[in-house]
Amino acid sequence: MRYWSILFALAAIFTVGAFLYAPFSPDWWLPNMPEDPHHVVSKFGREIDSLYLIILFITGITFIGTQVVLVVAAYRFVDQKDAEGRPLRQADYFHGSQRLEVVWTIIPAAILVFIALYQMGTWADIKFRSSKPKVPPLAEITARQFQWVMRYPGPDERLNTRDDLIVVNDLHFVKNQTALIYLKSSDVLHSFYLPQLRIKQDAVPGMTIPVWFDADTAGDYELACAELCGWGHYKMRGRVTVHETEVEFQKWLDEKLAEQNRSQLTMASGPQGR
Ligand SMILES: [Cu+2]
Repeated sequence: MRYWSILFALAAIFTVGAFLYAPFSPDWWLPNMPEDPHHVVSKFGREIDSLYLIILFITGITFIGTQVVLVVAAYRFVDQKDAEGRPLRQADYFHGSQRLEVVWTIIPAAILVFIALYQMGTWADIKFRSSKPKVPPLAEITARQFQWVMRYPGPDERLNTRDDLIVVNDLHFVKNQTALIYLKSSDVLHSFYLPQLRIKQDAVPGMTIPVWFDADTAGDYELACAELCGWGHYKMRGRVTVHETEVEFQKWLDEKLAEQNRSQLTMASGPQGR
């Protein structure tokens, strides 16, 4: 039955086609803006994309190699019988090959060590506490089922004081400025995910985790929860606004603070406005 080798060959041709197509059309498989296929708006993002492409290249070559061997072997060593129904070929029984096993253990191990060392610098920049930027925090973000509660420092520029601004699902920061946030969770595991910035960090109950990122293009992006955190996980989505200038950001902050003060006054004066 050579059908099987043909089926494997078709599956392999399709997947190899997809693999060759992917690097030239990243919007097809990475979260980018549709109008700009290579759209990624942060320095970290570009580094992560290039690591991703290197790994895709290594796994792609390996995949093509193993598929070719599989299809050729399935085609060549197909079970054939003569006119009397006896097998044309006798099966060989042998106890493996130590040399081959050593080779196919050492090569992947070497590739893994290479990837581990090669990505170290990027990982350190994004995640090591020693790389934490020395800037005042932009906000404290607390994840809860099912929203992101964001606390920005008020006019006193300090967090966790009475003049803080508290908003929901609304992340604002300034272009080309490193944003430092403190991430918390008040119930279960969530994951703070900025797809266009390629930033992802779990929010862990009981922990305060610093996360830093920047964006080099002003615009509106997306914040998503990337950890299945309950029935409402799908709606745990926030807006991200990267402002062109500090002034623009301050204007937004002041407007929101004024709004918050107004609603607090209304609350304090009672439900009937007494
Ligand atoms: Cu969540």
